[in-house]
Amino acid sequence: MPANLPPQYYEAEERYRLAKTNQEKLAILKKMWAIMPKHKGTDKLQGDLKAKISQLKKEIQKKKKTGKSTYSRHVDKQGAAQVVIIGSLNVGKSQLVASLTNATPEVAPYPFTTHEPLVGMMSFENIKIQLVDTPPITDEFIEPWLPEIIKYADYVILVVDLGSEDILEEMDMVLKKLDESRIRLTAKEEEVENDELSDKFCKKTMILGNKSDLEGAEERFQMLKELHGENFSIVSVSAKNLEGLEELKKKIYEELNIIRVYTKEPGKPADMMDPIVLKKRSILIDAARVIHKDFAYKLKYAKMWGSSKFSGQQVDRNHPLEDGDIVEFHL
Ligand SMILES: Nc1nc2c(ncn2[C@@H]2O[C@H](COP(=O)(O)OP(=O)(O)OP(=O)(O)O)[C@@H](O)[C@H]2O)c(=O)[nH]1
Ligand SMILES: [Mg+2]
Repeated sequence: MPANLPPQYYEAEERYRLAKTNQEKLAILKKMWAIMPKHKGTDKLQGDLKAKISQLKKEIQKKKKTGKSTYSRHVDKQGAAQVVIIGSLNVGKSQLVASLTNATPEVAPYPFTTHEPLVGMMSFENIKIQLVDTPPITDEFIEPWLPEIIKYADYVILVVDLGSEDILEEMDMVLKKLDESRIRLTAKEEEVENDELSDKFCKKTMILGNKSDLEGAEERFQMLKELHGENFSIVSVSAKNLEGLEELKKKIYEELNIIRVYTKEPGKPADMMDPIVLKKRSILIDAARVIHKDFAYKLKYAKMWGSSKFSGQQVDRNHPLEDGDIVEFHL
């Protein structure tokens, strides 16, 4: 009986040849195992594959015991906020970053394309938001430095594949892997703000269903909303066909809970292209601090246009700020 293997098997095999780490190799072998039809014609192959998988597992265990160092891949923040894109294999994380930013990460039909964090800047109206593409999280492996990147970021986008039958399992797997690293992904602001009360590090997260162009995507999107809609904001896009991306950008901005405040000098118009970005519920003195440390001390009062009762109203240092406010500082 001929083995009759599907083309995906040969793609995975090629990928296996190029794989750099044992963890990657193991994940690919498991994928090959899943793809391989189980019948008499593949008996020998099945045996070989099993042996390889078990050998690799042993090697990985041994390495763990000798305690390899886990050096960090810290990504400096740039722009108004840093958003990290995570998810399991092949869900389109890199395609998303390629479609939303000026960056050109490698996008490919096989798993484990991305090995390192890669940064792109996404424009939204008059600000820029930094996106960080990351390697996949699998049941077998998570890059040891990835949890630190997630903890440091301002916001997380967990990408899932709306074309995949295993969408729920894959999402749960990612949540579980992060839970093991003591990270809880949540949409709930209260949890994030009070996470010192929890034994977990809580991170505000959106679930992004990608590949909305594929068959069955709409049903899976509805199912996700039903099952997880209470705990997460859930958005659907096609990163490849550029569908839903404008709504996504707006949603990211809203979820970041930031405001833009503009400054002006007396007698001149405000520079509406260069906002100061602050957390929601910031006050005047916070804006002053961003401009200069000394500014906050020297500030006597400010005039304000926007959310104040009347235009050009004189306000004090504790005055609350809102998105779109214009302030004129007086020292
Ligand atoms: N149909 C469809 N395919 C997509 C979409 N986005 C990405 N893909 C395809 O999915 C495959 C994987 O895309 P990547 O962006 O490399 O996925 P990834 O999540 O970065 O993969 P890893 O880095 O290996 O984890 C590629 O073949 C893409 O062309 C989409 O919106 N629709
Ligand atoms: Mg990738």
